[in-house]
Amino acid sequence: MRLTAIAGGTGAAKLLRGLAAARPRDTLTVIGNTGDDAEIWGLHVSPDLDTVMYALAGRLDTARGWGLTGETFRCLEAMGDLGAQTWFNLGDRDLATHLHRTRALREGLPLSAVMAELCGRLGVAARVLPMSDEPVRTRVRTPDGWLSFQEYFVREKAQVQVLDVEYAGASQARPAPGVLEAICEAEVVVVCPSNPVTSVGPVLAVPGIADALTGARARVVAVSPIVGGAAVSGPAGALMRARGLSVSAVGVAAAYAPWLGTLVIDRSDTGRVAELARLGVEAVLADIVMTDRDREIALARVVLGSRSPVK
Ligand code: FO1
Repeated sequence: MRLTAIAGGTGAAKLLRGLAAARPRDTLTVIGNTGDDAEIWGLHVSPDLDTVMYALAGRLDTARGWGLTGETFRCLEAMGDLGAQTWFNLGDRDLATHLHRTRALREGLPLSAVMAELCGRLGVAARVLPMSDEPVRTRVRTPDGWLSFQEYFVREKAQVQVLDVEYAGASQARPAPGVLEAICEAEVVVVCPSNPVTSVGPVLAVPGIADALTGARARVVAVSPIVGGAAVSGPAGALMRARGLSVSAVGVAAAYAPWLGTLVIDRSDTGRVAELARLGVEAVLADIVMTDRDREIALARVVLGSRSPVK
């Protein structure tokens, strides 16, 4: 079966691991968010693409949710001694990814080709596609002005008030090669439990992608990153509020209307089923907090079962 997933960072990595384990013979294409991308020490860092790639390579530091397992930070220490910024922690082996990517981009390779090469080197069978080869950057407006996503999320630890969010460059961006086909040709399109505003939002902001999802509506299933009234992890609640979305499974469905057909929600949210139905969204109940590998696979099976072409 051809599977396509739309993914952000941490929450997506767990479900992707589950999908890869549940259906090892399926072809998996991941459309990854690049709105978090940043230039750190002059290097191009693509946090969500790398988190997906490392997770599928079995090398993600699962305690942190980003970077490589068994990582050291000697260069970070040495850069600190030189007075460089060190609030964004780049590990020593992770640096190789950024050095290789930055050099390839400088030689004119598009980001999609760079990711294909990196995934090949790491033995990742899945295709990890950036949503676009053109730059799109999520920016967060706070009472003290605009911040890049990483300044907001890492430097300020998401502790500042969010007044608005924008996806700079989105209107000029085009879907990366293979992105639209991956949505149109997949038997199932999975929207991972990522932040609806800063992980899935930038992907939807690339012209053409939301339309492709609308055309694929019957095959699209999303997993809610919200249980009850709060995010399973990260600042999704604050960002949804800044966008006028209720911090609930219903708010997620509103963020994904009109292309969302099925939303997998936590068993504890059974009270939302009727409200979702009124939005035209079929709710599927499951344990959506993935606390271990078995639960990652179990949730992946629910997701695939909810939209399997064989009804
Ligand atoms: N997240 C942090 O909270 N602190 C960090 O120092 C940090 C470094 C980092 C380095 C490489 C990378 O790929 C991701 C990194 N992240 C870090 C996560 C990053 O902020 C992502 O954008 C989040 O995972 C949200 O998607």
